[in-house]
Amino acid sequence: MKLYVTDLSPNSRRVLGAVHHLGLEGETEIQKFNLMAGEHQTDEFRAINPNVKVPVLVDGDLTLWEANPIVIYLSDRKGAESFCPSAPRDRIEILRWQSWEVQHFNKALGDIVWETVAKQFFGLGAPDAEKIEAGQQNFRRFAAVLEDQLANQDYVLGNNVTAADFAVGSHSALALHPHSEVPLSEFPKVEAWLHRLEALPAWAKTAPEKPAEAAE
Ligand SMILES: N[C@@H](CCC(=O)N[C@@H](CS)C(=O)NCC(=O)O)C(=O)O
Repeated sequence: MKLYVTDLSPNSRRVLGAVHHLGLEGETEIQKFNLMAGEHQTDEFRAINPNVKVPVLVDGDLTLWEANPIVIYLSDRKGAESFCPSAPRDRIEILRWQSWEVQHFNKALGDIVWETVAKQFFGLGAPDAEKIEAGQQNFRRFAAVLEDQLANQDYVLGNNVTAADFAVGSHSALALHPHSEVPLSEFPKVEAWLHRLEALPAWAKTAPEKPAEAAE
């Protein structure tokens, strides 16, 4: 298999985390693009993904873009029932939380950390205080839902890590960044879960170093 990814990308991180968690490193060739240098903007890559975005997985005659479906595909390929169960009532929970994080939780989180961490890192100008405030309000709304979900369990769907954690937690490094301004202290279960995720060996292997350095 060939996997196209980039550094500092929550979308790439969840897929790389799955590759490590599922023990697929030996059969996965990884190509990293420097997006800022435009390395992905080639006719060859546009033919692989017309959106010209990473991550993309190519496995034989299958070309798959979009991070969450890639994680499910890798898990199913490996038959990893505990990471991404196939029983309909369990599978639909994975899909529910993947959909929720894209639309709500990580949308809010991404809006905050784009302003507070990413723009500075990429040299794209000063943070916009109004956008940070709007993102924080949205974050509070959806983090409260996750806080309740984590009230009596370690991970999003119980006491085992699943693909839902890698999706909902995909922004963990950015959220925990000292300059993030994400109001995590108001949601102690969510904060503890993000640290739990960061401590998982497969997730730790994919941790970005540069945002932390950029904060110094
Ligand atoms: N919905 C896509 C989002 C992919 C995405 O936005 N990728 C970013 C990196 S995080 C990218 O490739 N950006 C390059 C560009 O837009 O030129 C997914 O889930 O994979």
